[in-house]
Amino acid sequence: TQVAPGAVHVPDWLDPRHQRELLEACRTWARPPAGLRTVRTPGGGTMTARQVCLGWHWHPYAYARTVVDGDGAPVKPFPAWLGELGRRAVRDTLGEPVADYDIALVNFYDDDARMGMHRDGDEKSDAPVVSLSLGDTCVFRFGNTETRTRPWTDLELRSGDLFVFGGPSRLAYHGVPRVHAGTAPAGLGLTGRLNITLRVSGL
Ligand code: MD5
Ligand code: FE
Repeated sequence: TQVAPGAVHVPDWLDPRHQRELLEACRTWARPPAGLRTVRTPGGGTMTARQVCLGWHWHPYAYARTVVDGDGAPVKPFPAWLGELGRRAVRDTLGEPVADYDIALVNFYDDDARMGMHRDGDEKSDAPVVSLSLGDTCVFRFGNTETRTRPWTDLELRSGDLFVFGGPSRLAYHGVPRVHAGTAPAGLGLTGRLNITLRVSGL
């Protein structure tokens, strides 16, 4: 489903087996060194979704090669298979010739976690962002490119869903106002929600 120019939502893109495999990979990446961390913003805030990065380490508001706001370890490598998954996602949705994905940001949401309205502007490439969701259903708020306020569209993202943000939607404001606890598929074995975004650094 096209939600806006360049923004395409594909429910159930990952079948249950691929969801389990991706979850297993995320659990491995979450382990130290360079594992899951709590992100602190310069204003003194704390992000409620915890995060692990692959390929390049994101910290507010730049990329680095080491976990400069955590244990200082080198960022974990970005695996080739994940890049292929990203290219397939773009091919299936936008049908564009695609770039080489080299960053993954994995966000772990518990029941109370949220993500406020923001734009993803720290990549030096305008290649589409590929988003994959696992576990609990969330409300995803897709806004506009001008302001962090209305108009916006609220959608539900469920386990296995793909969302690709390209073209004019690449720099739209967006957020996750809530997670619906206990809605993950029974067979997955995940409490909470996981989101994997694949990006091109342009670095
Ligand atoms: C999430 N993550 O569900 C979301 C999915 C983040 C983040 O927002 O920055 O880690 S990515 C959603 C996204 C990316 C790029 C553009 C747009 C949405 N958009 O135009 O709406 O944890
Ligand atoms: Fe974002």
